[in-house]
Amino acid sequence: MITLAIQKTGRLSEKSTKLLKDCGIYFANGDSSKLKTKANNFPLQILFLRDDDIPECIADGAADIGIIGENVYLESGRALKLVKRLGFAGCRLSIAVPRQMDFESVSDLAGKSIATSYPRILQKYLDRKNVEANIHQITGSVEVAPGIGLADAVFDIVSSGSTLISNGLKEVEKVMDSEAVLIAAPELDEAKNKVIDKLLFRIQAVKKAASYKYILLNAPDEKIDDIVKIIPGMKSPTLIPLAEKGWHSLHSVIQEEDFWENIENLKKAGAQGILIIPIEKMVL
Ligand code: PRT
Ligand code: ZN
Repeated sequence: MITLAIQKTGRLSEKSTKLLKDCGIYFANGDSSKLKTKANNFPLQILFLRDDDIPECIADGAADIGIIGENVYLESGRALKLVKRLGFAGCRLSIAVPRQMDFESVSDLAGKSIATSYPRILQKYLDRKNVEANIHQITGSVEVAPGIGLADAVFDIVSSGSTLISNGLKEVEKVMDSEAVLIAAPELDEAKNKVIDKLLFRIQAVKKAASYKYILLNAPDEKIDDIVKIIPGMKSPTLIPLAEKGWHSLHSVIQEEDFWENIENLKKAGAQGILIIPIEKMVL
């Protein structure tokens, strides 16, 4: 049995739960006051915590693995392993200054004060850039700090950028990108590592599936060779004869990102009745 810590409520909680369900791991989480639950069909116990508490919880052995933002992982400074990037809750951590401030480079921040909830990440960045600034650690509503005279600049999470704009700030320096990550204790016994490998295998299959689509189309027999060149699939496309002579239905997979370009090429090559279907799991 391994113990996984996930965020109780917040931006990561729903997607973390969904990821487990997509991996075929089922558990009761209807009661939001619950702190702990066990999966019905996988050797996994789940702890529901505040994201900031997860690194410590793994470091002291109360949990073996966890799902948190890369920002929280790096800020914790704990010696934990980053096992897998999970591709959700994407954001960036940036420095922002009041809109009217002239800003050429990060050295303009020398001697200035910067408000943040991520002092460790910011300090490392400033050290790398040889800039000495005063870091004000505050939790929550960092973006209001310059407006109330608490700091000259902020270092915070940015997603769409609208929070910064509505507080009269401009993003001037991206320090890092972040996404949800699976982290683990540095040393775990063999039995636990086996369960983690099993979980990782499933996560891989779910993630792979998400980046591919299943494609079906009809084509006259003489066009099949050209179409196969465009969508060669995993090994080779499946061909099924249609009831109408001289035609086949061709089934294959394509990468989500090549999707529109492929559709155009397929139509040009003579494909008709193209269907694109999501794939649930994919094992190569
Ligand atoms: O209660 P708990 O401590 O568990 O949760 P929390 O409030 O600390 O974290 P939560 O749920 O807000 O975020 C969890 C994680 O989601 C973060 O650590 C990031 O890794 C990731 N994430 C992704 C974000 C955002 N996007 C995001 N937009 N975290 C916060 N924001 C906030 C940001 O702080 C700012 O106030 O959204 C605002 C910026 O958004 P835009 O779109 O206006 O730029
Ligand atoms: Zn938090």
